Amino acid sequence: MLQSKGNLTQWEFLALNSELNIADGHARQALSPGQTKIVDELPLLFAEGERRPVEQIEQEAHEAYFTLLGQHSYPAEHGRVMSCYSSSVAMEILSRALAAEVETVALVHPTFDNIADLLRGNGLRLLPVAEDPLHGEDLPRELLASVGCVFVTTPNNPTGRVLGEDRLRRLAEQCAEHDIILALDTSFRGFDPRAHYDHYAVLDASGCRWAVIEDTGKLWPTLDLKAGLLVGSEHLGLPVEKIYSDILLGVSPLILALIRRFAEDAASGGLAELHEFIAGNRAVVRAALADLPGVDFPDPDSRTSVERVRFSGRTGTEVWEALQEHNVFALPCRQFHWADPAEGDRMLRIALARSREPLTESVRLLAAVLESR
Ligand code: EGV
Repeated sequence: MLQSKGNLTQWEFLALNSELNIADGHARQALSPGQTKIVDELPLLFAEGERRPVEQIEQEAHEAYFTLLGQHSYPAEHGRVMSCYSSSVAMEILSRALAAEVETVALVHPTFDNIADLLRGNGLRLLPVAEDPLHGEDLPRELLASVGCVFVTTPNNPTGRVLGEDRLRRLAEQCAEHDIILALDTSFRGFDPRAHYDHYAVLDASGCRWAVIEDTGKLWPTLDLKAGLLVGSEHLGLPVEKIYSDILLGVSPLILALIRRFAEDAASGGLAELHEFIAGNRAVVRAALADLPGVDFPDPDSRTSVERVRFSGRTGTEVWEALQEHNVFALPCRQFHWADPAEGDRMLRIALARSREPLTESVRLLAAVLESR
C-alpha cells in the first residue's frame, strides 16, 4: 500500500512532470489569443518595470484586479493591500500576525490543508466549522466566545461553496459583536460571479476587524508569475506590516504589470471566456464519469476550477494508485478534511484549469480505472 503523503502539496509535487497532471489547482490551460499577445509583449512590461515607480504599477495592478472581480470598496490608500509572492506567503504572514494576539481560530472544514498547517505551525489552536453550520444559522455564541478569529475560504477549496452576501454580513456582525477577527481566503473567487459582490463594503459596514487574502494565481496560465494580496481592515490590531517586512520588500514590478494586463484582458471579455472554458471542462469530466455505478459529484453547484469525484468501494488513495500507473495524477481528498481525514476517503479532486485534450484523456483513463473492479 502506498503511504499517504504528508500534505496535499506533496501529492501535487508527484504530478508536476506528467502531461496528465490533474492534481494542483494552479492554472495550466493554454493561453488565450489575447493572453498570448500580452506574453509576446513581455519585454515592454520589463522595460516599464525598469522605468516607472513600482508604487504606480502596483496600484494599477490592484485596481485592475479588484475592479475586475467587483471588489470596488477595497482599500486603495497606500499600504493597505500588501502584495506577496503567493497567497500562501500572505497566509503565513497573517498566521504569524494572528499568533501574536490570538490563541484559537475557528476554521472551515474541509479546506486546503496548508491553511490549517500554517495556522497550526504558528502555534494556533484550531476548531473545525463544517460548511453546513457555517452557511446556515448564526454561529453559536459559545463558539465565538472561545476563538479570536473565524477563518473562511470562499469559494471554498475543494467544494466551491460560496459565502453569500447576507451570510457574510451576518457573520461579520457576529464577529463585531464578539470583537473577533473575520478572515477570508478568496483565492478562487475569480471563477464564480456569486463571489463578485463587494465583500469589502459588507465587511466595512459591519464594523468588525477583518483580513482578506486574494490570489491572482488560480485564474491565468502565467507559469506561476502571480501575487497573493493581503488586505486588512483599519484598526486590525495585528502586526501584519511588521511581519510582512520581515519576509519581503515587495513583488517584482514585472509581475505586477503582467497582472494588470491580464486583469484588463479579462475585463474586456477574457473572464467570461474563462468561465465558459471551465464550465466546458466540468461538463467533460461529468460526462465521462456520470454513468459509472457508485460514482457521483458531491459539488453540483461548484463553478471553481476544481471538481470532486466520489466513488464507492475504493479509497481515493487506491484509485490514485491505479491512475498513476497510467501516468495520470489526481489529488486524493483525505487531507482537505484536516480535522477528520476519513471524511475525505472516497474522493479525488480533479483540476479543471487544464487544456481540453489532456483533461479529456485523463478522465477517460479515470473512467477505465473506476470501471475495472
Ligand atoms: C490547490 C500549493 C502550497 C497550492 C495549490 C492549491 N500548495 N501553496 N503549499 O498553491 O488547490 O491545489 O491551492
